[in-house]
Parts: sequence; C-alpha cells; structure tokens
Amino acid sequence: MIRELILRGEVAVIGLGRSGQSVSHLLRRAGARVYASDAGDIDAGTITMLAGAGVDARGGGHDLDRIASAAVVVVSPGVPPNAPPLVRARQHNVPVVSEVEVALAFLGASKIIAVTGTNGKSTVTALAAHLLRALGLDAIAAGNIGTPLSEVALKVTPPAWIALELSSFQLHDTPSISPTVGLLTNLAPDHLDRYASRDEYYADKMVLFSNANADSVWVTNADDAEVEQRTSKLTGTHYRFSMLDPHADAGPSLRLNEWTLLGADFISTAAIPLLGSHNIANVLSAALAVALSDAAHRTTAARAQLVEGIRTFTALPHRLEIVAEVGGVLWIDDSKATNVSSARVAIEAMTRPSVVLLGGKHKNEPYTALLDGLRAHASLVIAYGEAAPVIEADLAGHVPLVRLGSSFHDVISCARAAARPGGAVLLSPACSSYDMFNNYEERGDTFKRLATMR
Ligand code: UMA
Ligand code: ADP
Repeated sequence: MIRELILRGEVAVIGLGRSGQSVSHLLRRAGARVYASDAGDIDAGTITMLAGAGVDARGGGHDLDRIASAAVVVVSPGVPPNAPPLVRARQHNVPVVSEVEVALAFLGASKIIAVTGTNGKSTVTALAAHLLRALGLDAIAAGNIGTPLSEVALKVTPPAWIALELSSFQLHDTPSISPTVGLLTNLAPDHLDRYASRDEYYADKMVLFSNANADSVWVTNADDAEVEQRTSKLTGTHYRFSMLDPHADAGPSLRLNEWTLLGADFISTAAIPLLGSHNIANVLSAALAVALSDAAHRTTAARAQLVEGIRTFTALPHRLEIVAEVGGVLWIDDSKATNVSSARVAIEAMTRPSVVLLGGKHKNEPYTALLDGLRAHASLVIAYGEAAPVIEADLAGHVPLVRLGSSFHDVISCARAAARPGGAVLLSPACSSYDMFNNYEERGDTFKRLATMR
C-alpha cells in the first residue's frame, strides 16, 4: 500500500532531523519524488547531501501549497499533529504517515520485537537486542532509542531481528504496525505539553495493538492498573508479567529472590546487574519477549544464553548510571527520567540518603507523587530551572528543599556541600531538559563532568 502510494506523486517529508533525512534517502532509493522541508534552518552540508541523492530539501519553512498537492506526507515524530503542514495536508485529504510506517514497508523480512510504554522503553529495547545477540542472532536496536528505523531499512542486508522502541509520537501515524512480539512496559502521564489529555496519549500507545490477530504475541505489565484495563481483551497470545503476584500468569514470577521464566527457574536477583526493582521488571519482560519470539529461544541451552546475556548487560548512559564516587558520595545520573513516574522509581531505588536534583522544563505533571519516596530516601531536594517554583509549591514543607535558579553549576555546588559520606547525589529531574540544555544527554554529561571536578 505505502510502496504504491509513494510512487503516485510527490512525497512531502516534514522535518529534517534524523528521521526525515533517513526516510528521504529511503524514499529516493524506492524511486519516489521527494520534497523534504523543515521549519528551522538546516545546515548547508545536509541540504547538499540530500540534493546529491535527488531530494529537493529546504530549510527555513514549509511550502504549504506544495504539501497540499502531495501524494502522501511523511512526518517525523517531533512534529506535532497541529503543525501547519499537517493541518493543511488533512484539509486536502493527503494521507499522513510516520517515518516508521514507511520503513516497515521495506523491512518485511526482519522480525520485530516492538517496545512501547511510558518508561523503561530504551532499557527494555536495548536489553532485547542484547539478548537476541546473546542467542547468536543478527539483531539491532532501533527507533526512538536513536537509530531511525529508515536507517535500518537502508542497509543492503537488514538485520534478521530488530528490537524497535516506539514512542507515542511514532505510533500515532503507524497504522500497519504488526510486530512478532509487542511489549507494553507501563502507562503513566507524560508529554502533556503535546497531548490535550492522558487518554489521548494512552490512545497513541495502544496503536501498538491495532493489528492484533490470532498469531500475535503480546507481553504486558500486570502490575499496572491502566495497562491491565486497556489490554484485557487482546487478540492473540497474551503474557502478563508481574513482580508482585507470582501466580499472575506464565511470565516471570519470584521465588525467594529466584526468578522463574515461563514456569522454570531462570535467574537470581543478585545476578541482575542493574539498580532498582523497576530494572528487574525491565530485564524479565525483555527476556520474556525474546523467549516468546521463537520456539528456539526457549530451549534449555537458549535459556542459559539469555541468563549469560543478562549478566553482561550494562546500564544505558543516563539511566541510573553511577558516574562517580567522590569522598564517599555516589553521584548517580538518571537524566533520562524526564517525567514524574520515572523519577519516582529512581528515588525509590535509592539505598543511601540522597540529595535529589529535580527540575528543568515543566511538563504539567504534579510532583506530589514523589513525596513518599523523597520522605524515605531524600536528605535534601534541590529544585532548579523553569519548574522550580512549581516543585517548591508541591513539595516544600513536606521534605527539606532549597530552590535555586537556572545555573547548573550552582545546583552541583549546593549538592556537593549538602551530601555526606555514605550518601548519594541523584539527578532524576522529572522534567525535560530543554530550558537549560539541548537534550537529556547534554544534561547528564554536564552532571558527570561537574561531579568529578574538584
Ligand atoms: N519541525 C518542522 N515543522 C514543524 C515542527 C517541527 O519542520 O512544524 C522540525 C524540527 O525543526 C526538527 C524536526 O521537525 O528539525 C523534528 O525532528 P524530530 O524531533 O522528530 O527529530 P529526529 O532527529 O528525527 O528524532 C526523532 C525522535 N525525536 C522525537 O520524538 C522528538 C527521537 O527521539 C528518535 O531517537 C529519532 O527520531 C529516531 O527514531 C528522541 C525523543 O526525545 C530521543 N523522543 C521522545 C522521548 O523519548 O520522550 C518521544
Ligand atoms: P524510556 O525510553 O521509556 O524513557 P528508559 O529505559 O530510557 O525509558 O528509562 C528512563 C528512566 O525511566 C530511567 O532512568 C528510570 O528512572 C525510569 N525507568 C526505567 N525503567 C522503568 C520502568 N520499568 N518503570 C518505571 N520507570 C522506569
């Protein structure tokens, strides 16, 4: 369907970040005529490279009339549905599809473990790819984790297996998603700066299941009430993982710190090399998805390889990553905790009295959900950045708190002065980084650099 549509006229690619560039190349390779535009300035080198591939690429704005007469619009995840080019396309009945939708049309031979949810997506995706490789398979991680799926589709020989992280933004215009195994980690409020309501956001997550059929295999979180309610009637084989109820299903269950998988002994908690109980859920749900993806992944030998794979997995950067120990104080970078629910699990994972750094760009979520964890684990909260006044209003009086401005140097100096040997400094900001940094990676890298500076 897509492969025909892209040859019916000009294809308008909206957004020239990584996704837009990759999909433009893919479309050209498939013989399509491509007009690719971006609202922002695009550097001359990128324009020249795309032009060399035959793409009419333009920065500095969109030609809305040209978009209105396109055969199809291909959108990058960072472009919101109310952006003028998408509004115009809809007014003129031009179909709008995601970059992922196009890439999937060219990846028919690859098996896909698709991962979505509010938190834990990248960790589970990276784990799934790592475990597939531990089984000796040709596998990579792609999608929201960083490598656009179109880049994978451009490979001369695409990998046999893809662990695909899908954000709600990507799922929104991906109607043909139909993975070998689909996994939903959890559902919690996020991105309320883009969505009008939680329901609207959750509805995009549920697109993962839109082509469920008798052959589908699903893995979902039985400990999450919202997930349970929304996935109670899935068509296909449905495994539910639980860290709380050993009898929940045939997924992982716990026996005295020994985890079983699909009913047989699997791994001990001590052998899982990641901080926090949420990471046990991440490890076991990834292992479950990989085990379910093919009968050959469930043999005794394969299960031993999966256990070995788990042992050799290292935390992704900026996800509860221990970056330094200075004067008896652990400095922990959880910069990827860009919403309240992710910061909550990180704070609850602390085993030392911690100075907790909260702040950044506010995403319209209340911080009161952090109170239980902060009361138990925080020696001090430092509220900083654009969100600081809201954080202070929500938490002051309940936990020790100081409010600072938008100097990250000041935040780190204050944390250094407040932390005691045997304690920790945890950056788990519960906000996006865009008020002070280009992205969460830059925020985490700055934390790491300043943590080790004398
Ligand atoms: N733009 C327009 N017109 C508009 C609005 C935006 O042209 O009206 C342009 C912007 O100027 C920008 C481009 O569109 O140049 C948007 O690009 P993008 O943000 O989609 O950037 P990509 O480099 O393609 O990155 C995207 C994902 N970004 C987002 O979802 C915001 C990356 O996820 C992903 O890794 C990448 O595709 C590859 O799949 C990042 C992310 O922050 C890490 N994701 C969110 C999250 O995890 O919370 C969902
Ligand atoms: P995502 O890709 O969904 O943002 P990541 O794997 O990058 O998820 O983890 C981001 C942050 O979310 C982590 O730093 C941690 O604070 C939190 N987190 C990770 N896994 C989970 C989980 N299963 N449930 C809740 N929070 C989690």
